[in-house]
Amino acid sequence: MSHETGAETKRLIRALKGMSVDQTPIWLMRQAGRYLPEYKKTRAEAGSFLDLCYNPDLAEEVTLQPIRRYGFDAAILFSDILVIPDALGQTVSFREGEGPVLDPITRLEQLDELDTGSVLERLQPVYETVRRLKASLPAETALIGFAGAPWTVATYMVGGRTSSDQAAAKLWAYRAPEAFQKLIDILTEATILHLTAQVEAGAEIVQIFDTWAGSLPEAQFRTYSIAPTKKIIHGLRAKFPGLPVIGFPRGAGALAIDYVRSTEISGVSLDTGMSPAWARDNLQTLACLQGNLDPLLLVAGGAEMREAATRILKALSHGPFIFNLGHGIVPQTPPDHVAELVEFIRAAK
Ligand code: 1CP
Repeated sequence: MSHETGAETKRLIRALKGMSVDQTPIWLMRQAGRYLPEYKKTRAEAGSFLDLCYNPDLAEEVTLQPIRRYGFDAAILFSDILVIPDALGQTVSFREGEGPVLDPITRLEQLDELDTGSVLERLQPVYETVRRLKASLPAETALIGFAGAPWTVATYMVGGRTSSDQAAAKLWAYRAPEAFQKLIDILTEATILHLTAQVEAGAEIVQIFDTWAGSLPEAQFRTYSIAPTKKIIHGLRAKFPGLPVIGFPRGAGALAIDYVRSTEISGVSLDTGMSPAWARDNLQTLACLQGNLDPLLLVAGGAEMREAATRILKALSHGPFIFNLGHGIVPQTPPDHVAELVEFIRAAK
């Protein structure tokens, strides 16, 4: 592999493999989306949000929009973590201003109704989008595929919507751990299939979003976040040895050390609250770090944003590092501030 020869030219892949880079690579979580006027236009053309995810022409277009504007080092496939429950046959919709709405799954018997055999077939349009992106992206731009981690996807499947405390999923896990584990296992298998198909279609890196990892106590974090993530990575690497995988165990705090060690993940995306100095001292010898500018500093912009970016670069750019946010871009972000941030990171030495 390029790891040995040093022939790899994409900055993001080099950083994830612990190789030297000429500049700090940068991309931003949720870099396509409602803060861009051109996204809103395409989104309106598509009909529903899922129609956009399953339309390879339009999904390719919105993936490329932030690349054209800002020249990020990576494009992330335009899709959503909730295409998995949709492909499993659960009713999923996205309502304006309300976020995702699912018919909640609350009983063991409902798990038997999930259609685990058709995931790949139903998600073919997503893999077609990946194939098109692979062909149309600039040579220097890495292509990231992604999925939600089983725990995070389960919180939506069980709760039926975004929740601030993930109470429905946690209570099911505490009251009926065997039934809940069955859901986690179904999601783990579906996620391996889904990410494998993305890599086969041309994704060079995959990111696993565990947005709600931080709500789990230590024992459950090990069972529902670390263990399935480890299984997914082993499943992928059995087929694609050395595949770079980035994890986003948001809110994991010091448990990020065990997360990285156990899963053997290549990169860890730091959330906004994580201390860069702590991460440097405790994580950077184990994995490439990614992060972690507060998305609201990108809304504020100006000197405050640049100073925060400088502090992050100072702490982290001496080891393997990818500049990013501590969570996704928010819709009220001025596009000019994104341009300003990219210019600033490009100019930094
Ligand atoms: O109408 C719209 O345009 C809906 C907004 C939107 C967008 C742009 C949703 C609904 N999903 C997405 C795309 C998306 N989601 C991407 C594609 C790449 C990109 O935008 O550049 C990715 C990687 C995601 C991942 C995702 N979806 C996560 C994990 C990351 C994170 O931000 O924590 C989660 C939790 C979701 C669920 C989801 N999808 C959409 C919404 C509004 C939500 C809920 C978020 C929440 O519960 O807070």
